[in-house]
Amino acid sequence: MSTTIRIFSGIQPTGVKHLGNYIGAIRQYVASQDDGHPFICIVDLHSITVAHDPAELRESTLSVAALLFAAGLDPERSTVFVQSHVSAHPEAAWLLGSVTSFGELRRMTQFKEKADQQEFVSAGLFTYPVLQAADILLYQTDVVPIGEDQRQHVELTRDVAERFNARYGETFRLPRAVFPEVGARIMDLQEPERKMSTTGGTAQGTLLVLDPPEAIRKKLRSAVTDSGRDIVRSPDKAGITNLIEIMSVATDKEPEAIESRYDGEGYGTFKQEVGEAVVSLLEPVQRRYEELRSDEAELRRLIALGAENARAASAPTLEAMYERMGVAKP
Ligand code: ATP
Ligand code: LTN
Repeated sequence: MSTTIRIFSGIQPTGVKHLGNYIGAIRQYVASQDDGHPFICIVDLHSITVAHDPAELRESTLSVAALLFAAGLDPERSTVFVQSHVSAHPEAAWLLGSVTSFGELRRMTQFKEKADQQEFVSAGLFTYPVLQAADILLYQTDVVPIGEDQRQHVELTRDVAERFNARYGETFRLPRAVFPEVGARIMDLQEPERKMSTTGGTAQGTLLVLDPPEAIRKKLRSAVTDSGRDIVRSPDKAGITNLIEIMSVATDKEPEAIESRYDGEGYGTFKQEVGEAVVSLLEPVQRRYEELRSDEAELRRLIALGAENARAASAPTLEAMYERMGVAKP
């Protein structure tokens, strides 16, 4: 077996991706290409667990694929694919459902939060983390680059893997979550007590990766800051702390350097400059995204190639799972 580290992550094709997704996750996927060959999965089967519009889901699946390539995932150095194109994922999820307990799933905070937002709480939403564990374990993953909100799901994945290995024999590697040093939890610009999110955040406080420059500037200019005037990170200054983290990532400077650079400046100037920095950060991604969207055949070709790679990479593990559980396939 090769000694390079195995990297896997998943992203939902819902809504439009926001700055938190870019900073917390997508940026890490791109960087991980220097450490190994990442498998990045567009998890459409996860997205159907809540109310959704089928036409929109179809469109977002392509749009997220284009965004991932535009952000710098290189089809030669990574595998970008759609979850539903690889049937090993739902198959493995069914098998892992038998080594996951009801009690474990009931404790998942993402389930509790999402269930509160739904009129109809599906069984799929409840078993969502089992499908996520299948995603990760099928690729013998070492490292899962994610934002802070997914920590609990990767811990569950490890527990499920350990239980399977103990019951049926060593089958899975144990994955480890990795978070960016800065920006693992980008907060809503209007309500900085909660994470930026397209499903649970405010419209003005959620900065979309594809927002036009004027919208980006406006959302940052009107970001909620705290009382006081110092540009320093502090637990009681959620708004300004968030902006310092965003600025740090956008300009590739340590948060401390941002604090000293803006020492004595007012919030107004700072917010304006964060706006310019984020416009510059996203401008090249937006340009490449438009190029990719204008060649849909090429985009579909890349996704088909990804599916083929992912099928080949996951097949041996699925086979071992069936075999060890005594579910004999002909
Ligand atoms: P929702 O919009 O419903 O909150 P989501 O953005 O969490 O969904 P995904 O698009 O699947 O769902 O998330 C992709 C990645 O982005 C995950 O690794 C997740 O941890 C990360 N992420 C999501 N929100 C943030 C955030 N506010 N800050 C940092 N990382 C985030
Ligand atoms: N649950 C994640 C998306 C996701 C994922 C994965 C992340 C599905 N499968 C596997 C990492 C690894 C979310 O809601 N952001």
